[in-house]
Amino acid sequence: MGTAVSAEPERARAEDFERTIAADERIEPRDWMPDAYRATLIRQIAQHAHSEIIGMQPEANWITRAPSLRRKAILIAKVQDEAGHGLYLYGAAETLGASRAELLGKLHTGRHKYSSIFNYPTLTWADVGAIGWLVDGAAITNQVPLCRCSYGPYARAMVRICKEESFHQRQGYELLHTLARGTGAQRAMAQDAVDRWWWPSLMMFGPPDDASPRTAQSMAWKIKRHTNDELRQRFVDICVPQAEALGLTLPDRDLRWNEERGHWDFGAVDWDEFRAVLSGGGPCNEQRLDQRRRAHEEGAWVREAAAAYAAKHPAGADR
Ligand code: BYC
Repeated sequence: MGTAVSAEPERARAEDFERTIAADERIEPRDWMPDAYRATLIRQIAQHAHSEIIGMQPEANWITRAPSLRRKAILIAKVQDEAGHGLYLYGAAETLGASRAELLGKLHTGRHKYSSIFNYPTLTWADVGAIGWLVDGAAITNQVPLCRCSYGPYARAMVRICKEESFHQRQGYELLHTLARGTGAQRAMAQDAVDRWWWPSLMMFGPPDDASPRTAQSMAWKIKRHTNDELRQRFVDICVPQAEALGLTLPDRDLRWNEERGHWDFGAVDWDEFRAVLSGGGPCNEQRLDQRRRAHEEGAWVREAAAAYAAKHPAGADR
């Protein structure tokens, strides 16, 4: 069929897409969408999924050394939740026509990114608390607006993920609260963890707005609802009173309430460090990817067994 013949329905479909976005309604997998919208979503959702499964590693590091049965059970449940988040998100990417094997291949060969935050080490037990409070706190701040993302399956996955992230954030806060009221050594350990995780948490929101190539288009498509800097500011405003309640200090001498703006001013993020981590030079990049590739290879027999089972029992055959 010549392009002249197909141009008309194509234009009508594009108008329909624009109308749906303008009306704040959802785009669903069956709907027509521009190729670039599809590609942007696959990129963001896949990188989000990769972050969830790589994000299991720093915390899993402490499962065998959790200080009590209660703490161990909570931590195991949290790490399992993250595996679940990865699965919902890979599922959402599949509704756009991506294959999970291909997305994982891109992660394993370094062609896809995952969140910079997971390239930092978990040196003490207090890091589990700092990750819950700050990393999951930053994740919620970023992800609650994604529940209103224009792509239906991603938005719906985010609703459930955000509920679970809220529990994760509270457990981290409660853990730090306990340490902050413990012995001098426990307090010092909590403060040291906050000192190390604060700035990398601010980097989770992405580059500053004037250096964020994706934001304008993603906002126009209502994939993103706020800019990176807006969400970073919201996070700082939430954390300052929480740090005070914990009795811990945030490692930023420039933190000051700005009456005029109605927000906390904060110091300069080290964007050189951010860029270095993104290009593979963070403290744990190599270790995280090696571990991920190893887990994938060691899980090959499970994938083969699942495929063999599916071939023997076609969907619905035993119902
Ligand atoms: N780390 O133009 P920009 C979790 C990339 S999981 C790495 O601002 P965009 C959790 C960005 O992808 C947390 N890469 O892009 C899990 C883009 O890459 P391309 C993950 C980053 O997409 C377990 C390039 O830089 N959350 O919370 O408009 C346990 C240019 O940036 C980072 C999500 O993925 C970074 N920090 O905005 C506990 C949420 N920042 O173009 C917790 C969903 C930027 O080369 N994603 N990049 O492919 C988003 O909301 C957006 O993608 C971002 C970036 C705000 C992250």
